[in-house]
Amino acid sequence: MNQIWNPEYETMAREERRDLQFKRLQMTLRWAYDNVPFHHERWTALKLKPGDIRSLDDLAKVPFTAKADFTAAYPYGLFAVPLEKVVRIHSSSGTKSTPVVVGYTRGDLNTWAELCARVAVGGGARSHDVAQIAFGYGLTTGAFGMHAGLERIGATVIPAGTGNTRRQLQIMRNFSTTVLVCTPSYAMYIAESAADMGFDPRELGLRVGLFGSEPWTNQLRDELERRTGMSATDNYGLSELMGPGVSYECQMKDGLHINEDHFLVEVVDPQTGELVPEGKEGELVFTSLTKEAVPAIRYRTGDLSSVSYRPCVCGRTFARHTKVYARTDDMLIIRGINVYPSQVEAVLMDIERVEPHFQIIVSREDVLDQMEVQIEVEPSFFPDAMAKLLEFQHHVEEQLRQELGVRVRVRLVEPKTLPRHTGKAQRVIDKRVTG
Ligand code: DLL
Repeated sequence: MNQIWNPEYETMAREERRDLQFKRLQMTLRWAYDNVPFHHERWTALKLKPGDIRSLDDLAKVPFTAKADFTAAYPYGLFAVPLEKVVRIHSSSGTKSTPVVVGYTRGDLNTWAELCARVAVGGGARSHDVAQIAFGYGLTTGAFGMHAGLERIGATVIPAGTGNTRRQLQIMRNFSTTVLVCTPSYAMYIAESAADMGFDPRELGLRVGLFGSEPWTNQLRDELERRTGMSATDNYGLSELMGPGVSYECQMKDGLHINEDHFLVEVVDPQTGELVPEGKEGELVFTSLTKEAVPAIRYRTGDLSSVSYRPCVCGRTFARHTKVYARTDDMLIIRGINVYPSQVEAVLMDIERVEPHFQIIVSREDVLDQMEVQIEVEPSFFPDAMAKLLEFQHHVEEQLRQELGVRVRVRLVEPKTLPRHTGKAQRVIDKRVTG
């Protein structure tokens, strides 16, 4: 059933919300200017003052910020309050660069719980649910954010953390878990492990999956829903803005609703930084409207998506963005052609008898880029004749070539030999970079 956690804000008329956004934007800009020397100095150099921003459209005059600004300010340089007022620190995983460090005041934690409550209810969780959180409890934001949101709606929270997948499944069975919260790749691994332990994951009684923190396709959603019987929704966020709670799908599963009363969204051309029109793909840029400890000003996420203001049948009036399939820095250039790992996932998931695990190996041979996609095929395939396997391999190569526009090698590997992930999946090994 469609339910909305906070109808006052989630269904507010657009015009009314724009007024609210503008008021909050003015407060945020003033707050950042007065309390963060980094912003003060940059705007002063541009002869810009918070008062010069007289409408939401004027925001375009304000300079962007990016991950590099967090790196340069590591760890506390972008904080707008003294540590005395900060009650929590989180940090992104930093797999690709210096970790981003963020802080939360008491007020920020309260907002975060509210926004994650919207995510939970949007995805179908209710107060009677038992929610197992299989994100890592540590410096990263996924577990703590969703934990607070689910507690706020009155669900029973099991802070399972990541890893020890067998134990994860035992908890699920013994504690009657109905909601699973983790990355979609870990959910797939859990489902697969259930089958290995000799039972059908559909018997677990899972109703709802709240998945996010990495790109995943609708095809993977269908597969997860088919294997587990739950309704799987996507939610998006990033540490620089607060963690999960930035946007979320409702039961329609038709775009992610942006919590626009707390985050102002813009979409820009990743090359030029110019705004792109509604519906056109570009890089998501967010400005926080209520954050106290670390206000985010025109933060360039590196995430590619498009935004629509078309109303949703669920009744929420928030803008929606399409699923984030790629980051600007995820893109592989193979012999001059741009390839995103999610395109590979989409092709593979449409081919029968391919398991939902894959690895991309990129290398350079005689100055030419080579891309190999390793896939597992269903165990039932292996007794078949070699000729059939080869035929299948060529079929997958052809499907990938058609979609990506570049020839790739496909290597079929034994079931269960590719790495499984308990957090964000690492799909690409680029030997051109790692040597
Ligand atoms: O991944 C926050 C989060 C936790 C979101 C749990 C949802 C659920 P970071 O570790 O800072 O924060 O990574 C942020 O992950 O810029 C995207 O590139 C990617 N990302 C996050 N959610 C999604 C999603 C958390 N639903 C970065 N789809 C972001 C695609 C996502 N990519």
